[in-house]
Amino acid sequence: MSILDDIMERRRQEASARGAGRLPPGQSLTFKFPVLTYGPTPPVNLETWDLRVFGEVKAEKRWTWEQFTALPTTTLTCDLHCVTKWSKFDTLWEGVRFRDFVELFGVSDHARYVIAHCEHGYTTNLPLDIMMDDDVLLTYKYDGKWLEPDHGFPLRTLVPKRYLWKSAKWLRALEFSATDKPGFWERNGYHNEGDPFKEERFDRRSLFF
Ligand SMILES: Nc1nc2c(c(=O)[nH]1)N[C@H]1C(S)=C(S)[C@@H](COP(=O)(O)O)O[C@H]1N2
Ligand SMILES: [Mo]
Repeated sequence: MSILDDIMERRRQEASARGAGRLPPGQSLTFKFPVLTYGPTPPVNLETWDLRVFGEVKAEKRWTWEQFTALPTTTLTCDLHCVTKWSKFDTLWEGVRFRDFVELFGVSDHARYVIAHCEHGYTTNLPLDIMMDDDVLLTYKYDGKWLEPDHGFPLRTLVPKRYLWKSAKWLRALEFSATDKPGFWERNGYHNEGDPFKEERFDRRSLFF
């Protein structure tokens, strides 16, 4: 596609997507896949990598890369919405469905929130009931290929119904908690819920600082 074709096509799709209620308020379409990271892309060693679950679970557990990639996967196509105002439609992902994953250890009755812990200390929080939606994945393949390092290889969460900062790249642990624990961006002015269709971008309190 030429640049002009690209722009025309994008405008056409934006207009129809907005009309169909598929493009959230204030968002524009992109065909690229921008990278947004606070800090550098961490190096990966699959020999020492593991994924842990802890907190309000019936049994704390860990998976090596070999063990994790042996788990059954699902594929899904979804739209992405970034708080910096780009949306990308029809992205294809493969990974372990979160809801299936929790069956492997069991969540305690007290668990209400899930906190994703990543390399370099990035965290993000979500209510457990949002994480239990059908479309939430622990994913390592994008568009039929291994995730690019910049997009979170080896593993990231994918939560299509929330702004993309809540899809945690370079995931290393999932904490289940009875109380909410606002994550990195949630403590730095972003909205705690982050629903793109409600345009929950920023915490209103942060506008007064
Ligand atoms: N570990 C970690 N996960 C992260 C981030 C980050 O800085 N570190 N950035 C978040 C933000 S703000 C966005 S918009 C998305 C961007 O995902 P992408 O780079 O694959 O487009 O990742 C989210 N997950
Ligand atoms: Mo972001």
